[in-house]
Order: sequence, then structure tokens, then C-alpha cells
Amino acid sequence: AARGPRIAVVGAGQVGSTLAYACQIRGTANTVALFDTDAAKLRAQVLDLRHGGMFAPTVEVVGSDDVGICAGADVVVITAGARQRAGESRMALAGRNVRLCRALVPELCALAPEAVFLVVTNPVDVVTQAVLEVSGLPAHRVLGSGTVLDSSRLRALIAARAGVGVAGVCAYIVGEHGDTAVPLWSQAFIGSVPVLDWVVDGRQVFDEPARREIEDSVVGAAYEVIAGKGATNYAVGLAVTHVLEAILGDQRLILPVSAYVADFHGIGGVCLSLPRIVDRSGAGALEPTVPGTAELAGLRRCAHVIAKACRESGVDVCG
Ligand code: PYR
Repeated sequence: AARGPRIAVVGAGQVGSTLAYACQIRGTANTVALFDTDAAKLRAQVLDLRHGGMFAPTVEVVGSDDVGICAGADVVVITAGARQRAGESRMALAGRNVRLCRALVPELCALAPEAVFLVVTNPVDVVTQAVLEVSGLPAHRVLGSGTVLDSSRLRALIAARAGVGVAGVCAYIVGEHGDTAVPLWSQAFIGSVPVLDWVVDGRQVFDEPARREIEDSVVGAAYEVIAGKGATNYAVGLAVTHVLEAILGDQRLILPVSAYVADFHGIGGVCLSLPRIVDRSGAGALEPTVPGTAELAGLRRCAHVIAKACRESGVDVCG
């Protein structure tokens, strides 16, 4: 077997296979191991990925319908579970996907005792909390993709309206990866200029109506894509690969991953997204963000919504 970082991907559906493809073409790990209970689909995904091998960096793609394929992984990525139907909220999946992931985790922990667990299955904050609880792992070793993708959507919309390249925008949407996500406008920058101070011809470009429009667009993004093609896969595949590279490369990137929050300005007891340092240990320290009053109120609402869904799915929350 190839030496070097090994990623195990649980679930070879739209998201699992697309992130495996992103890892392959970026050379994110030496080995990408796919696990799915649907043997025929799994075999087809592995073959299709392998057939492109000569056009990509050397990444060994393996797969099995036996979970043992996940053994020795450095990161276990969980994408298995039901996905949203058109018009369905992520939270509607909580009961089913918590049950499924809970059942998988003890064996995954035994097979990959050193792994960082990266949850992608929705509702990601609730499932991350469930995986944290069932695994008994230290909190930093269980994280969810959270609002990394939402923040990318937010940055793209800010960049387009300002007419700058997206790499020049630094902005986060935090809290729930879902309907109550909160954009941190007070902390958002275009280059060195606060987004709220971006003035063209004497006019504030990101005024209240513009901000509202962008926020609605970010929160509605997954619904829009799902209505058109049944699933989202490309952007989430790249977002998860970005998080994987931060972990495996010990990059210490500041990313809004979902992870357990003990106390952030009085908010805590559940997994939710806030900008944090992501490194080889997983979800590191929180960035010392100081959100505005309305933003904090929004975050409190997120914590409440996530805690309620956790309780309804039988997942423990603190406080
Ligand atoms: C997303 O694309 O944001 C989903 O969670 C499906």
C-alpha cells in the first residue's frame, strides 16, 4: 500500500465521490479509500476514478463495501446518509442521519484510532455533535464541514458586487450550516477595507438591502442547486478538500468548520461553525472574533436551533 496520508471516505454518493475526485486531481493524499454499502455503485465509482489516474497526481484510489477499508486512515470523512429532496431543509434529515452515523462510528474509531473525523452529512452540526458524543474523542478531533462552503458562496457574491477577485475577500458566515446561518458583516473585508465601508461614487455598496439580498442568496443556495440537479456536489467537494488539506498539511488555516463550542460570548454546548484554526490536530482554537450585537443574537439562535434538533434526535447537549 502507498505510504503517506490516507483519507477514508464513508459514503460514495454524489458528495463522497466528488470529494474523492477533488482529492485525486489535487493530490491531497497518497490514498483515498471509499466505503459504501452499495457494492455495485462503490465498484463503479472506484473504477471511474482509477481510469483517470494517468491524468492526475499519483493517488491510490481503493474501495470496498467492507468498512475495514477505512483502517489506518488519518482522516475519516463521513458523507453517508439521506440527502435533501427539493424544498426539504437539512434539519429534516436529522433523525435518520444521526441514527446512521451513530451506528457507524464505533467501528470506524476502532479501525482508525488516530483519525480526525470530518463530518459532511447533513444536518452537519447535529451529526457532528452525535459523532463527538458516540466516539468519545477529544473535541478537536471531530469537526464538520460547517459553513466553509457557505462562506465561499458569501465571498463569491461580495466579490461579484464589488468587482474584485474572490481571493481578495475575507468574510465568514457562521453558526448553523442551514437556514439560520449568520453572516459576520461587521468582520468582513475586501482587501484592507471593511465591506461596510466599501463606497463607490459616494454610495455604500453593501447597504442593508444589498446585504439582505446576498444573505438570502447564500442561505437559499443549496435549495437552488438541488431544485435544478437533485444534489450539490462540486463546491462541497472542493470545500471539504480544502479542509482536508488544512488538516493533513498542518496549515493552520482559519476556517469556519463546525466543532464543539464550550463558551463563546456565553454561547455554547453544541457544535456550530465559528472561524477557527484548523491544523493536524483538527479543530483548533477559535479566532478571537468579536461579533456585533445582532450577530451574537443570530448565533444564539443558531445554537438554540441546533440544540433543539440534537435533543429531538437523542443527541446529548451540554447546558
Ligand atoms: C449545501 O450544498 O450547502 C448542502 O448542505 C447540501
